Amino acid sequence: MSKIYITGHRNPDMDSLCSAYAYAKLKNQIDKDNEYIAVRIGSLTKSIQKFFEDIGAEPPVYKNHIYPTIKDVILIPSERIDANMPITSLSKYYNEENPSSYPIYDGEDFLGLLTIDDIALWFMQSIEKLDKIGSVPLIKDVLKKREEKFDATDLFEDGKAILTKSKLRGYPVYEDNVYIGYVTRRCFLKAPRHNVILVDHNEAAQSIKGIDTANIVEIIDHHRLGTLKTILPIYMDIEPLGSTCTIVYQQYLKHNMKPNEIEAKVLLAGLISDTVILKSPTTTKVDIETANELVKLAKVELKEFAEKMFSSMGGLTIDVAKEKIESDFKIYAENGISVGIGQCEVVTLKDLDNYKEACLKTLDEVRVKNSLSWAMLMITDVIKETSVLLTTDFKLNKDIQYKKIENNIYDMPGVLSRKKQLLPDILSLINQ
Ligand SMILES: [Mn+2]
Repeated sequence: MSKIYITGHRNPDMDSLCSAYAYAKLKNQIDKDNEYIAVRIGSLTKSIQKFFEDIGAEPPVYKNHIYPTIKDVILIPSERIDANMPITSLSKYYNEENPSSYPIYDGEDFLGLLTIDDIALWFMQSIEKLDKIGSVPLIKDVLKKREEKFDATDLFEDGKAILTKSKLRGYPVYEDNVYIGYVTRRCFLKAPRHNVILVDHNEAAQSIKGIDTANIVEIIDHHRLGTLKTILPIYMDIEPLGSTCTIVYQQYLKHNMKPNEIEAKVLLAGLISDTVILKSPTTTKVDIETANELVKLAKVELKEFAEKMFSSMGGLTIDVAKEKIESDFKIYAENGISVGIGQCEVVTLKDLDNYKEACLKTLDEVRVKNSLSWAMLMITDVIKETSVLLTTDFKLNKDIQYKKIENNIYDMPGVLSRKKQLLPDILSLINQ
């Protein structure tokens, strides 16, 4: 049984989180041979966390990276070797597996790793002294106290580099300061690869750190194709639909499965979030049909569910401005210009004056932090179906086609989609 991680993109939005959640639920039902784990590669905003809590679903767990770690190659012997046994009792283990290191215990307590070199040295020194070896020593008389150790979370490549240079053949491995096993040089001959399914993205730059060391086993997405290479042929379901959650629901149908009430709520949330309650131009007939089905399965009323979800996430204040900008920020680089575009939804733009200065300031901080040329935030009023655009100072501001309200702020009536409406406009400005 192997673990397969399912992750959305960096700075995960509702669609990424919800599609990872639901797809893991589906896969765990249709494939009992593997364990599917929904993960997220960015922080959860408090409002999204509360949303998951309210509907009784556990949000995807945070995962920092997908590089192989020491824990992936750890050796855990089935038998414990006690320090109070004679050294000769090790011959049994040596004959069997030829290990270069032996974890030694005193009762329940791990004492240290005894290496084959320690044993050889002891015997050679005994002979050198022209002593007779005399009585057979106990393991504890030969065992050396050493500081060297690995943590289970240390990266495979780091461990390999250290052990290749070390004169020791093996290191003990600790997790939360408790000994859990050991590794020897032999463990590092081949790097293990983790398995991962990408949802709601397909580009390495938007994916989990270390994606190049992992096996991508599936991609479920609704974005343009970026560049990603795989070792083996993989399953892909990429469709130009309004949300990845829509595609995940279609996957349920393909497997003759039905989302339960909670899963339906989660899928519906991702769908209406990405399509701005089915009003965004990215919305397709399939999205509308899917939403209708999910509403029934979730036992909710669409308008009520949507308004509750958006208002719990909306209500932009100075306090949440930064959280909003950082939680959904996409970076595009073309023609030597890198631009970051954030998007957030609100239920009213009436209080824009209260937070616009704070947003502009935060935008510029985020721009500097990410070494970008230009940063912008699209704030969408999901009830009135309109947006405003806030931008940092940049030479191309003067070419923006939207109506300028004041410096760095533009009116975008009817614009709801970052991907289909704003992004093409910005990319054509950059490429002009
Ligand atoms: Mn999406």
